[in-house]
Amino acid sequence: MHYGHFDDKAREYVITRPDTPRPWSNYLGSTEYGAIITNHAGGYSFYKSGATGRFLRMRFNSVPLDQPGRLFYLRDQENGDFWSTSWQPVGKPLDKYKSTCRHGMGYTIIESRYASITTEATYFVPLGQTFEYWRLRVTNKSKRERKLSLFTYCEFANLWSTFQDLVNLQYSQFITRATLEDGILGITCNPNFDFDGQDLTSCNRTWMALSGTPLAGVETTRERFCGPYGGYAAPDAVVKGRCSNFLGEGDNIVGGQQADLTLAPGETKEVFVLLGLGTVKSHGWKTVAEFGNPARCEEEFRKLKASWHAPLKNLQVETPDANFDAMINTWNAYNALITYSWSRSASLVYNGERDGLGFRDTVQDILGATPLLKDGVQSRLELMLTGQLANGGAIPVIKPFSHQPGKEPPPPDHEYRSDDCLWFFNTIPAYVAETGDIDFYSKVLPYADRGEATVLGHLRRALEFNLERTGRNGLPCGLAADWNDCIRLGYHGESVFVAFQVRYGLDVYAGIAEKLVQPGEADWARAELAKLDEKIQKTCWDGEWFIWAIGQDGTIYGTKNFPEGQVYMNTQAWAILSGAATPAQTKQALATMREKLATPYGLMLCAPPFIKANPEIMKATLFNAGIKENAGIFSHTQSWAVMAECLQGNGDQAYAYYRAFMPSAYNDRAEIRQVEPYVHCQTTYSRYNVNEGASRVPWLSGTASWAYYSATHWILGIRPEVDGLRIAPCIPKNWPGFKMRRNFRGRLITIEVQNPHGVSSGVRSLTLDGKPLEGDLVPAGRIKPNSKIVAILG
Ligand code: IFM
Repeated sequence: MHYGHFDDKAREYVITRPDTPRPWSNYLGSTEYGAIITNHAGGYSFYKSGATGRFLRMRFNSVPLDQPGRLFYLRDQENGDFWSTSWQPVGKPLDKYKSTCRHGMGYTIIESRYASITTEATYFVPLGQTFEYWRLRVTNKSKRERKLSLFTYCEFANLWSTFQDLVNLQYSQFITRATLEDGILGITCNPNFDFDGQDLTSCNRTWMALSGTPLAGVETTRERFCGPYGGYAAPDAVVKGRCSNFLGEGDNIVGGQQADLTLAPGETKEVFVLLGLGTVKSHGWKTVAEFGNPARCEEEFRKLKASWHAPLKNLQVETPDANFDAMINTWNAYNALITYSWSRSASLVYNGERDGLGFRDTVQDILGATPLLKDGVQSRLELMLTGQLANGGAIPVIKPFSHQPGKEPPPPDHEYRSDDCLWFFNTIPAYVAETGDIDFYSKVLPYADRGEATVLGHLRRALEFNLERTGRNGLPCGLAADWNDCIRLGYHGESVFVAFQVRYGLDVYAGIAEKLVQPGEADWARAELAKLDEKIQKTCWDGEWFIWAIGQDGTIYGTKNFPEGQVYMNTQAWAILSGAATPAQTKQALATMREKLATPYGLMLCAPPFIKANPEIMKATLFNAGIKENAGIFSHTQSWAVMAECLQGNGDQAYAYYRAFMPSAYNDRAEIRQVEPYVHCQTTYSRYNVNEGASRVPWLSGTASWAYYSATHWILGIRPEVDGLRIAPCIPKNWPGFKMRRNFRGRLITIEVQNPHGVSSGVRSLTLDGKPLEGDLVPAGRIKPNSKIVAILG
């Protein structure tokens, strides 16, 4: 069953059936002014922080999952019938009510048709501004004049704090006030405090205006707008068709505004809600005067779209799989950029409780943004490098607005994660390869707590951190957690995953040191790598797969002798990605993954699930079987299996794994996956759960970044390296080829891969602008603007 389709040209996902299995969401705004919206106009807004900058309320995990939001109601003043311009919350019968929602990049347009009235509501936050637009066009499609009343509705979160607003009612309900100042609503918390509106941080002041039509009335408290029992489906003010003009002092302040519209047959009227930060005096009047007109709104909308579409032009593909193209060209790229911006802080699932940038997540998120963004990636990398401590470990969460390198206190010893800084070995070389800026390794940056080092020095400390903390088998300690938040091996327990990450890091480090002509450093890394390999081979192979971990008490996890969590996906994939696995082990580990972990919806993180294991050690036991870390299909990790298969040239298998978790592949059976078919999710229920196939936690997870990277750099195999562009596809054998248009160091070029012999990998011949090249690396210095690379596989 499908609920919509991809409009690739417009870069929109178009929901044509509004009764989606769950509300399907989108992002508006920027990291200054953030906003979430759904196909039912549900959602919320916040300034910088979803937790402490929340000013527009959405009640999390309610029924439905996304209300209230930014609502428009229409009432036919002749017969009293009323509806909302999004299907919910009024929910008119779908044989009479038609709705389309177009989620685009940074905007959402919701159209409706009911009772011969059509509407088009466009929601967006103009670039660089601290207000949002809701533009509504209402058209009379009937043959007679229509008298309608329009009502706007949203709820303001008290104190700009999601927690205070929803929980501390004995306080937060008594500090609110609504004012009406020259036709603009002012919404205030702590009204007796003066606020001049210059500093927006936690100013607790918002304003809301209706423009393009006279204001017929206001209803400023939820208690009056909805009535005690009316709710959002049949709010009192709309049922009655009038507002009381009561200005609230206390309780829940809302943005209820009324306009009366008389529409001739065929006539369209356009009205605007502008809602933003600051006081009416400091921001409201000025903003409405400047932006509250159709021409300016349209201009801002055009600028916003152009700004979002620009980075996508840096990488576009044309393959035989339209679903894949829709993801790579628009949605996966957009998803990666949103995740890069918001980390894990704000969505319909995250409500701000994860404020700040989780270290490991953020470093991985950079990987997906690197090919797309030409600005800002380096400063984000530097922010994270300055979150590393002088001992090589990391502060688990970086607060970007208050982070002070050189002055941050180190966390207590028991809070260190074992993997945090090891992700630099994926992200930093990818950034240097993308930009060619090898000097970045020599840039001196402070540590979070004290001292400084070059970027190369930071990398070495990262490795030393783990090499200095080893358990009884000489493998790196698991510490508070590795990538898997759910294992507590005991501080001195050993993480095999981290062992592979360290091995990968040592190998990468040696390569960088060689490039920088620092043979001593390269020798150090190679010697450490050889020692580590010996320990890995001695301890980590279980005969048919690699073990998972070794607890502080010596218990080995992930072996055939252990009934729960017997096979762990990450250690199989990373044994291969790191180069630790021998060819025979690689073959066997891949076979084990296929046999024991692969399902039609993706590979399970482990199997069988934990039921009896001690939750003090295997916290996965806390979860139902078949979800998240407990034998769920963890989307983040799927790409590692894809890449492991690509490394062996298994294009068919790699692509089968990729499609199993690719959201767009589920567009025509969206009822299975349930969440948005245009974005990645954190996890999918596996066969160990009654919800098999259903996905959860859309948008914000490490999946977006890795899925984008594994598709573009491994399946399509177009990989920047310091010296040039590697052309190493690993595609399904039945693909006749593909094209990529890519920005390589400021030059837009085309790469065409032809597959006349029906293979997966191996470049038989390569030309650059018609001239043959040896091997599969196109030298950077020879690539010009508009260069064309043609690779023939075979
Ligand atoms: O790696 C973590 C991530 O940091 C947060 N979500 C869960 C992942 C696996 O435990």
